[in-house]
Formats: sequence, C-alpha cells, structure tokens
Amino acid sequence: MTQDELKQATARAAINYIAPRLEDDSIVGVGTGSTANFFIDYLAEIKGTFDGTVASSEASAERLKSHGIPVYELNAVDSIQFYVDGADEANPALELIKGGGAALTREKIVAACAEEFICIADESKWVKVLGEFPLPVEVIPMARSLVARELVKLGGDPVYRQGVITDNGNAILDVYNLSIENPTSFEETINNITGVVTNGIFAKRSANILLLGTSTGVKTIT
Ligand code: ABF
Repeated sequence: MTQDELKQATARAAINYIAPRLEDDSIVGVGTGSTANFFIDYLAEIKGTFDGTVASSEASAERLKSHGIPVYELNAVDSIQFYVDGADEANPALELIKGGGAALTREKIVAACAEEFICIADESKWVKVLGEFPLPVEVIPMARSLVARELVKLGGDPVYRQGVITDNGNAILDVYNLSIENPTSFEETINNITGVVTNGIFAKRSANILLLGTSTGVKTIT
C-alpha cells in the first residue's frame, strides 16, 4: 500500500469509530494535514448526522466549508465530542509531536477541549522515542532569537522556518537533534521559555486512541 492509501485507511477507520457515537448536537474537532484532509472528505459523507465542526486551521475550515459542513468558532461551542487529527510522530504512550503543518497552537487548544482525541497516522509516524522529527515551536516573532538561544541550552538545534507565518501571526522554529525521553516535562520546560506560544509536544494532552495505518490493516492503540 502507498502512504496515501494508509492515510486513507486510518481516516476511514476514524469515521467508522465516530459515526455510531455521534448525536444531533455533536461537535467534531477537525485537525490539519493530508491525513486530516482525507478525514474531512469522508466526514462529508455523514454530514447532517451531527451538528458541526471546529477546525484547527484556516485551511481545514475552508475544506470543511467546501463540503457544506458547518464550521463554528471554538468560543461558540460548549464541548467537542471528538477531535480527530494527524501527527508527525507518536510513541507507545500516545504522546505526539505535531506542528509540521504549523497549526500546532490551534491544534493543542482544540485537543484540550475535546472529550476524546483520536489520532490518525500511517505507520511511518510510529516511534519509540519522540524527537527524530524536528520539534516545531511557535514563537512570538520578536522573541525568535531569544527563544532559539534558550533551545540551544536545552540541547536542540533550532532552525527558523523561513517564509512561514502561522494562522496566529507568529513564527516557527524547528528544533533538530532532540531525544525526548520525558515528553511531559520537556513540553512544560519549553512552554516556560518567555516568547514561546506553544510547542509541538502533545504529552500533557496526549491522544486517547491512535488509529495506525499499517500494511496489515489499521491498528487501534489505546
Ligand atoms: C497535523 O498534520 C500536524 O500536527 C502534523 O504536523 C501533520 C501531519 O500531517 P500529515 O497527516 O500530512 O502527515 O495534524
């Protein structure tokens, strides 16, 4: 199977998981990226069986709207039943690195509101220890160099993602050469650097379920 076929299979598995659990007033949180895009396209097939969605990026909001799926502002909804999103890395504790698509802050906010976070990923994202994928850190633009110096002190090699401005108007540093043995404390340490908006470690709010697309089928990991 190609990587796209694995992504499609995991996106389809997410639909199969949520469809029987959705109610008329359900809100679905929707992530960003190519796997999430497949999920959005399949979600269109069951529109009308739930109330609407909250999107983690402008790009996903546009795609949802193009299918005629209602998109709400987060502040307009009381709760999110499911948040479905991809990842750049996932470990056996279902801690993640996210943010390759620069949407990490909104993704983390929507995940924090969700009753259940379903991560959809192909098997290339499965790792024992997080950190081979460069860790995205969203920073207030004027603090970019300050934050980069602090990240070097933590043992990383930060690289400014040229030409990228987040949906929140900020910059991204990608931190190379990390081996993240304790994701929860490292997430907190980086978030405590002045000028950091958030970082792409999802450990404090890890996934509840990982639907991992493999060549032998979609594995459900909890
Ligand atoms: C988002 O999409 C991210 O947090 C992650 O960076 C990315 C995964 O992309 P893809 O599904 O295209 O591999 O969920």
